[in-house]
Amino acid sequence: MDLSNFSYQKFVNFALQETKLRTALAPLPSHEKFRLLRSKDNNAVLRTLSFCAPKIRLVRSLTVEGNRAMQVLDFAVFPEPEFDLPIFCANFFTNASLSIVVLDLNPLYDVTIHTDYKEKYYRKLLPLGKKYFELLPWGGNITAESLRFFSPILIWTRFNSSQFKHDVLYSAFMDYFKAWLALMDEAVKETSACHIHQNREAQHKYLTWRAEKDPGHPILKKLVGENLAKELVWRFLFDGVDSLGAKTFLDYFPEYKCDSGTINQKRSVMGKSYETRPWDLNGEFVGNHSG
Ligand code: BLA
Repeated sequence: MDLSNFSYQKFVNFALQETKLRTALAPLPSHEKFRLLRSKDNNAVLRTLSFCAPKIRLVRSLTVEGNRAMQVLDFAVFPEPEFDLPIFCANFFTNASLSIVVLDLNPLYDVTIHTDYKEKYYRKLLPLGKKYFELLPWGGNITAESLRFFSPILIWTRFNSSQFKHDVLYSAFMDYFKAWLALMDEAVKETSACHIHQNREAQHKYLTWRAEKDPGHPILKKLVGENLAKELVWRFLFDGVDSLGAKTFLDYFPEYKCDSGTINQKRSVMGKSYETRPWDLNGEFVGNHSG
């Protein structure tokens, strides 16, 4: 597919316009330095946007526009800790031949354990997922550790880049984002200090996972260098990883501890797993982790 006319910018524009219809977005000046970055080889431009709003701690986007070579979107919405809302997550990587897609309302609590949380948010959303599971089929083995951050309506897919598939993806993105906004509209502020603390810690665990192990990091490093990539990841993409909690990656994920006490650099210690979709159409978990 010729990527010269293709951009994920319209996804971001749609999401921000929809959000503005419902709430007031305030820009975050602390992210100003990340607004426009150029790759070291001058072949790609990285753009970011970020805002907060009532109920929304952070809505932020990163696009990488590498002309014909690569187009990337990392778009996420993180709720205030007073809300146990899912985290909106759209991570799309596209080059001329291949697209790698994760689109989900990431649960704040592992839905294989917290079935009440699954019922609360995903029961009603299953028909929406079903609409896309055939056109955007399961993409094969994933890092097994990631599963706890995914929901029964996860769209995880890989396809040969084509205009048709990207039109389907745009449609799915719009539907999923509108579904997230509807959840936000209905969300009632938590008042129990204990629940707020749990929400904050669950979000911090999520941020800690992604700041350490997100599959996009190697490409960001290649584009802008190790130091700037690290800053982009820690202070922008997963902003809050330094402020929402004091626990470390190894506190949350002790299985990554090496004998020397450092973090295992492998992305996965369990290995890749889940060759097929590990939820059935009723959202029941049917996966079994094998190696
Ligand atoms: C691959 N990205 C993947 C895969 C997943 C994700 C599940 C498949 C491989 C794997 O499971 O490790 C995404 N994983 C996630 C997300 C969560 C998670 C969203 O745990 C959330 C909890 N992807 C990006 C960006 C780039 C990118 C910004 O988001 C590039 C700048 C690239 N993702 C990318 C590439 C691959 C990939 C190149 C394939 C290479 C690989 O598998 O390591």
